[in-house]
Amino acid sequence: MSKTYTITAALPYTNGPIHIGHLSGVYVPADIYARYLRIMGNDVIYICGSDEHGVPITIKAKKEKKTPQEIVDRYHMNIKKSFSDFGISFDNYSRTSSKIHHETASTFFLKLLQNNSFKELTSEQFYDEIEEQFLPDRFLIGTCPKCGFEESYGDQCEKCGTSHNSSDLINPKSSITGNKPSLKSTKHWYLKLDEFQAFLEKWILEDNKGLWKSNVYGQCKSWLEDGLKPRAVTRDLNWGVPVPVKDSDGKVLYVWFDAPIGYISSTKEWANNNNQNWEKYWKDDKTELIHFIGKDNIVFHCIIFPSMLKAHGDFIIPKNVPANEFLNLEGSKISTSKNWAVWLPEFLKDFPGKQDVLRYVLTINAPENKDNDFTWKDFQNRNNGELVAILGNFINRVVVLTKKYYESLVPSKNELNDADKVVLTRVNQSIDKIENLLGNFKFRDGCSEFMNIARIGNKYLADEEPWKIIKEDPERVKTVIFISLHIASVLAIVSEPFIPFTSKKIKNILNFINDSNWNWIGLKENDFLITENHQINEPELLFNRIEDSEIQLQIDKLKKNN
Ligand code: B3M
Ligand code: ZN
Repeated sequence: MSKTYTITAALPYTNGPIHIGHLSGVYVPADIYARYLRIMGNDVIYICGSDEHGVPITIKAKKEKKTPQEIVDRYHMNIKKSFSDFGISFDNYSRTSSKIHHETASTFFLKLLQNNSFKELTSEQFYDEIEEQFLPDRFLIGTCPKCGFEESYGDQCEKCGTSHNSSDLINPKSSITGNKPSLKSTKHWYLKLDEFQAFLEKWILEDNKGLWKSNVYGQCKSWLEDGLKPRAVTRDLNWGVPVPVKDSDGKVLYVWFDAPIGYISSTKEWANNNNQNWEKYWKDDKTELIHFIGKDNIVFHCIIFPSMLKAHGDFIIPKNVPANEFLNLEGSKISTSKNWAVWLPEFLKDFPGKQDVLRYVLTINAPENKDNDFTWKDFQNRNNGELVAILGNFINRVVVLTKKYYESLVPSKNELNDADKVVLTRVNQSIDKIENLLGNFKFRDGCSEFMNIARIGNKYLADEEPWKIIKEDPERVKTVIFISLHIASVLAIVSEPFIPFTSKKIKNILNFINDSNWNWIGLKENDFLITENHQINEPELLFNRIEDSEIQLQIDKLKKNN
């Protein structure tokens, strides 16, 4: 039965290109999930956009003596294009500097103001006398009150993920001048987060216990045990969504207040462009809202944004927030500032046509429950040892044998023997396992299960050795090739969420027709999709080997940067 899903992926800050840490943590798992749900016949929107406000953008603009708008304009298109070239199948990729977002965020703020969800407080805030500006968020660094990390920001600590008020920071200093800041009085609007403590404890710690991933549940539990405090949702900055209240010049919405609303404004933009009703995806209790994020965004997506949605009163709250941990690179933390990263645009240039190799490696090694490491050697080994040697080899052997023995026409199958029946049962069990795994956000295991189907195919061919019995038992060979082509058609379909470019190539080789049955649901409802005398196309290599020299180039490039 078809359901409605709103899938969101964290809005990337528009101050640099996308790298493999973003992809493995957020965008590839979300894309697998969105593709799978669409294939299964659900009504799915997959929503994202550029996060263009916030201090990181203004810091970069200051550094480069540019305006924040110039910075976001440079990276917004770069990010949007690289996602598209990599096969990330967003239904809409918007941007928070857009008019529709400013309107949506302002209206949302005013609704909360009207609902008495804020307290207006005038307090002493950190101020840099030399720069003559307040020091919100990343303009302030100091020691994290929770974990002692000495480079925590004024609003959040990247090390332990906690989010705090700048007044909680120990030994604060200006990240612009390094000076000890003075204090200056200013007014801000504080979300009464403490009023949602009881709701969040029931919703997260009771209702979602066992349903949310343990890494997410654990961080929320620890945060709730500390007790929620009112959180400032406005800032003394001139870049962002202006506070829509009179006498608030020079004040904007806190980036973490406006950015999640960016999911809603991006949905509205999509609906306007596609003549759809956006409210079905944000206000209907039957819709499942799923946020894909990295672990440093858990508190904003599990505590703060759900409280905002509840305070507003018209919106659904997330069904699940399957946050991933972090991906490291060659044993070290990925760092934009140290250029210790594999940037997506560079990868697409250095490895044209190999999007699926990276998708596969980032999925099979995803940091789903603990931080994990990407190495170029592993990238090469997975490509050569699995994609080429297992999947590509199986498809190629079956198609070459079909061409050689039957001029690329699918042969008739005879009586199935026990070995055939065992293979078919194992393939069907694998399909069921993949469905269960993807439905529970276990993409690593789902990916290795799809590769197991290719392993089953290779073993079946090796056991049956049709090339040895073609003369004395041609009727048996017909059945073996028929079963093998069936397994190839299964791979064409179940590989699509993971490696969509390759899935399309296999469908082309097998000359998939626009038959309504030739899909995942058709696989479940029919014994075979492939039919006798169906004409398949010429063999085509799906993957080619990656040589040591190509990998060494990448490792040298990394080392040169450091
Ligand atoms: N821009 C990305 C980050 O913290 C942040 C996500 C916003 S999602 C609404 O890396
Ligand atoms: Zn910390």
